[in-house]
Amino acid sequence: MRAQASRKVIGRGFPKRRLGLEPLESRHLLSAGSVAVSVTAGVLTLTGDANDDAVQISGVTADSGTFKIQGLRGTLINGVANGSVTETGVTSIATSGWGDGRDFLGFTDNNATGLAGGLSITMGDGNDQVVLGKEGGHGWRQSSTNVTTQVNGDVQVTLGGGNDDVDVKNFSVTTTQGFLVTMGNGNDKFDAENVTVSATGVAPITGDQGFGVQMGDGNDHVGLDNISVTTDGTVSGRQGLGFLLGNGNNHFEASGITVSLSGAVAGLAGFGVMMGNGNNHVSIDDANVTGGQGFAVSLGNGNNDVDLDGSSGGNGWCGGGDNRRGADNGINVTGSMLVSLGTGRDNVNVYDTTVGGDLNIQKTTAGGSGATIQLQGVSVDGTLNIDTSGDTANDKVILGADDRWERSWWNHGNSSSSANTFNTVNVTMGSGQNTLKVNNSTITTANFDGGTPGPNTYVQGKNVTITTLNKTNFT
Ligand SMILES: [Ca+2]
Ligand SMILES: [Ca+2]
Ligand SMILES: [Ca+2]
Repeated sequence: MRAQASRKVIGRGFPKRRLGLEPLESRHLLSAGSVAVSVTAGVLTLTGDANDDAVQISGVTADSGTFKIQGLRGTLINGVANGSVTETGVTSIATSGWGDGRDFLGFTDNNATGLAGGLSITMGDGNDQVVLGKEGGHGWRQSSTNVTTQVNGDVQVTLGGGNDDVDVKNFSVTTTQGFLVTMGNGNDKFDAENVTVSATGVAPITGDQGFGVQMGDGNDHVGLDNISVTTDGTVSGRQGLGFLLGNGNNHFEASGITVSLSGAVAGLAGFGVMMGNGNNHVSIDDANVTGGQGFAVSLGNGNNDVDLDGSSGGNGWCGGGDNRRGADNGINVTGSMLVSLGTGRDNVNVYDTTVGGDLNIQKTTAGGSGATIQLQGVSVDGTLNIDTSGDTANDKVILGADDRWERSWWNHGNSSSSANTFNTVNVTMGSGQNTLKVNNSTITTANFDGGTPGPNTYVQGKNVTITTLNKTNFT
């Protein structure tokens, strides 16, 4: 069998130099797993092995405790290849011993009440895939059965190393602690669309609460669309919506994010996107964060692009067909907001954003290859701090629309929203020849320091009101 597969691969024209790798890959491709299915005290346990386990779990419409378990890709279910069993009286679901291999687990439920308890999925190394929830609700795909897959317990997905892929659609979790996804090193992918996590544990919660995704090192990709997280409780760890990506060139895109936080939380609470070193791209549109510390994007060294409610948003012709996207609500944070950058060359755009606390944009690590930071339509109740003091190259800070960046109808449309409103603004720039431009901004107190040695350039354009201007190290 292995030799056959190898010939097939060769036949597809793979370069000869890869031949040495083929037996290993072929073995993985052909090693169908074996999964034993059992239900004990309501816990549906799927016991797999080190081979490629592939199973689809489907809840039936009529009974919230009945699930069909279908083997895929030759996977043996209780000894039958591609077999299936239907289990009743199921209150929670867990995998056991799936180990390595290229594993797959799909989970959907047609019952509106949903799974009574939690869902726990653990896989080891290997390129694994988990698909939770199902497509539906759009046009011809709209199904007469329940579109949302409901789980009434904690959801935990742990996938080890490898290039893992998690896809969550039309999925709702109502529980005490939340939905936690952990992927190890490897080039991982996480996509979520129409996902609601309501974690309101009354008892003290040990660990984190909310919706958290960790992806290890590698070139990881995150896509989020219409995500709502509500958390409340006494929590020993962190709370809210959090993404922790390690080193690598990561890509993070999010649209339609709502995070509501309350309770007594020991750690950070809010919406956090944290990445290690690498060339990262972060794009977030339409986000509301209520309560907690607020919203933070923290990136390591590398050339990073951070686009917060920027031109890639859904407004205009490219956002048609979706009411929520059509109304661009910007980014609204009742707490504070942080954008933290390491060395490298960085671009930061913050558009249409209101911040109840402070807005800190900082690039203070020694070194760096320059930064361009632009704010339009931003209102900060606290203090705006832009600190590029660590960067030794030429930095550019633009408050208000620069002529070249003036919004046009296909971009954001509403030109009246492009004005900034700030109380105290502190801009502290590092060495290099820096530029600070101010347009369309109302500022109570401006403390602008261009840094040394310069020479640095200050340009005050149209529609600017600054009550008190303290300007140093500008020509
Ligand atoms: Ca396995
Ligand atoms: Ca894996
Ligand atoms: Ca990874």
